Amino acid sequence: MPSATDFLDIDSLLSDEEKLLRETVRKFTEDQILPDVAEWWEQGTFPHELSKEMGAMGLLGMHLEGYGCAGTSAVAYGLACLELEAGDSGTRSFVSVQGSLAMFPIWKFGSEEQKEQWLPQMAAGEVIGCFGLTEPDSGSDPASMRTNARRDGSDWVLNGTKMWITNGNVADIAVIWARTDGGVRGFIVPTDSPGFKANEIHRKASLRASITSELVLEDVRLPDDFVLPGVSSMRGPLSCLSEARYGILWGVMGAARACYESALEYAKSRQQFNSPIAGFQLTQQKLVDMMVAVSRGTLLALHLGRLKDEHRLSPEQVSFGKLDNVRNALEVARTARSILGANGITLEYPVIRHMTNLETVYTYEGTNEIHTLILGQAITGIPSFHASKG
Ligand code: TGC
Ligand code: FAD
Repeated sequence: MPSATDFLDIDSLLSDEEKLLRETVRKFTEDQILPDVAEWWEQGTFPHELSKEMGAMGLLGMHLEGYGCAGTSAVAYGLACLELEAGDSGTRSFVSVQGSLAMFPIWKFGSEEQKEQWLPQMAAGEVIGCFGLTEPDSGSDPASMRTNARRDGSDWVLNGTKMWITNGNVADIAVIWARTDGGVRGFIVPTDSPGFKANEIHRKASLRASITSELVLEDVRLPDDFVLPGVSSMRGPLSCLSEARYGILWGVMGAARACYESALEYAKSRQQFNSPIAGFQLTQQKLVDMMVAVSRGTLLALHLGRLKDEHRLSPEQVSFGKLDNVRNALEVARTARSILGANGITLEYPVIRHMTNLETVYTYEGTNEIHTLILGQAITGIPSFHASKG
């Protein structure tokens, strides 16, 4: 009989090394995240001191080669994201931002000196990074950004505001994308630079175990060696997004699995009308739908991961995974919430926390609509991001 938690025997598609890594990260989540995460979530905080432990485990920039990074396969990185997000989307976000959004641009577009200066410390979790692309008036359309950098002698001077920036208040450096006379450039901005300010965003009802900030840059002056030399167009930030979206398409299956397993266990023990609620056909339909969604999404993630390891994964295929896995994970979480009844609304169970977190994941890294339009363009050849003027 297939197992209720790995119905398709997806385990058999993983190597021993991949399974070992997954078990290590799962244990980290069980020991270091799950006991306290509801408390962090309630208090709206994330203990960023965990970064050193994550660094020691090789989780930060783990799919990058060299400079103190673990250099694992894309599938191994994905499995780590899944296990971290089975704890909380905020934990996976911390790792995504550090590895895929702050370290990746330095690794991909930085000078040798920049890589040697920053990457080993970031891989060790001693330096925390954040990624500033979104602005108050530029969300889905980041190319409309207003943040700008102008030359002043051999220096750069940056002005602008970035919004919704994960880790902004705990970061030591911010990778800031800004408009220049020569196109969009990325800057490594130490957060103690004069003129740089991070304001924490409070009263979030989602992704609460994660720090989110507004970044204000007022005449922040940087020497020339703080600009990333390797890119001067939107390709820079957008290629970082592809890396982070890849982690998300795996990660959300962790959140979905946690919701499904919680609902399955609850349904087998909760009695109403003198029988376990798992015995009602309507509940079984929900459980089966969740199990099928989690199995299918995990298989999709693994397929995309194998393509990535063969250097054959396109940004549009990443959009496919982000679109479908996030919307399915959200649906699984909502269904699980209903099975838990009133208990489903408390933080005593992980479900409502995952459910509300997934509302953020549905929006960040390209909304559900934006990924739909990316796929629409891919299959028709016709872009439809701009409203018709007709
Ligand atoms: P477009 O003209 O389409 O492209 C400009 C250049 O970029 C290239 N490109 C990509 N490269 C790699 N990966 C991708 N996903 C790429 N998408 C585009 C493209 O080939 C072109 O290259 P070149 O060399 O020809 O110049 O650019 P556009 O400005 O028209 O953008 C289109 C659109 C709407 C798809 C894009 O703006 C988009 O994806 N918008 C969504 C914005 C978004 O996802 N923001 C996320 C902010 S970061 C975040 O949310 C972090 S959450 C952190 C956490 O996990 O906690
Ligand atoms: P908008 O772009 O204003 O969109 C609003 C609605 O309009 C959405 O439903 C959208 O899909 C829809 N819409 C927009 N354009 C179209 C269109 N052409 N066709 C159809 N529908 C459309 N950003 C960073 O740079 N770095 C970070 O670290 C970061 N972390 C984040 C953490 C959190 C907790 C959150 C909530 C966001 C974070 N973001 C970050 C920002 C995130 O990427 C943006 O919120 C996201 O890109 C959407 O932008 P917006 O919120 O401005 O929505």
